[in-house]
Amino acid sequence: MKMTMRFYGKDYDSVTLEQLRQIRYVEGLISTLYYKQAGELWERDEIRALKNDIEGAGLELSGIESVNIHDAIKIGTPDRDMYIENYIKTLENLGEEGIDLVCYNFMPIFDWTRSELAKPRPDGSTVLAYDQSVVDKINPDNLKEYMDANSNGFVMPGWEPERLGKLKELFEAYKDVDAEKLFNNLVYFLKAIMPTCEKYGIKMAIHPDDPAWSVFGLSRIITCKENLLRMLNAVPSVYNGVTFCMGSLGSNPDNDLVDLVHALKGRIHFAHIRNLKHTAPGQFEEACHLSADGSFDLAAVVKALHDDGFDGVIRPDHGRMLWGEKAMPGYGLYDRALGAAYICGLWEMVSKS
Ligand SMILES: [Mn+2]
Repeated sequence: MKMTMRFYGKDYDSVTLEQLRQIRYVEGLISTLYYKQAGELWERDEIRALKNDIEGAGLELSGIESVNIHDAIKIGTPDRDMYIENYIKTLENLGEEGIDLVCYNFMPIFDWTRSELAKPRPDGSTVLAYDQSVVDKINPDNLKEYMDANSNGFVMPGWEPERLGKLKELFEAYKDVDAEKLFNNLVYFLKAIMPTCEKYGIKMAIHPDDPAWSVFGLSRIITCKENLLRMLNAVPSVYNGVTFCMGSLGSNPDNDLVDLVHALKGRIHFAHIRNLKHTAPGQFEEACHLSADGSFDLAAVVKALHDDGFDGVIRPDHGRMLWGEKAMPGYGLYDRALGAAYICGLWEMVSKS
């Protein structure tokens, strides 16, 4: 496995390349062109500039998270083919620059959703939290303002203001997109891009929906073993794969994470390792990576990945906000660096036993 950290680019991230380079456990970074809107073409020189920044700091660009999918593709409107063409050109440009891993998600309108971005813990650190009963009371029109007011001044991934300024239109456009239609639109997209992925050796790794159930009445399909396997079987190329995000899949306590690792064997290209604590049905708060701090057995998941011969990219996922750090919620330096060290320790132990 290769340990990495997520990096939003030097103009957007509060964590610097110099800091990331000193996390000895990390070999590469997962990054993105954060300023790109979904559907926009990524030019080769832009990709090369990102690579140069990262390589200049002695690290490698290990993959992209994310190349976002335009709503036309998810909704299946007549102009989707134009957006798929753009996506294919972006993949070609990434392939020409030697990038072989692309994470993306297929959630309608909203990316990952939380009801609280800085929930205090007894030790003074803060975490992201989710409470379905709170979310049920939020008018989605106000959610954008809520996120803006609570994200420490950073633009949250998937919550780009340009797009969320048009929420009413978006909800209207999605009103007939049920789970079956969304699934078919995903398969249509994957079939169209697979020849390019195969040509360049680009592994597509869909990120599960977070939380792993429908929110605001919008369909969500990448939520459980049955749906993941259906998606993998519909497009059986090995380049059609999965980001195994523990926190997203584990948001639903019915998902058995170790069983899922084995069920998805050979198709997991990217792993997001983190922990969270279930506090009540439909309610969870994020935790430190240590198994004892949350509801997940990280050692068992790391062992399952190791035993299945996983040789993809791993990164720690959302961390607590520690030591007064001001950063994008979930993406501070300190707790993710501690997470990387912990996961590497687990990996070394399973490798040697
Ligand atoms: Mn994730």
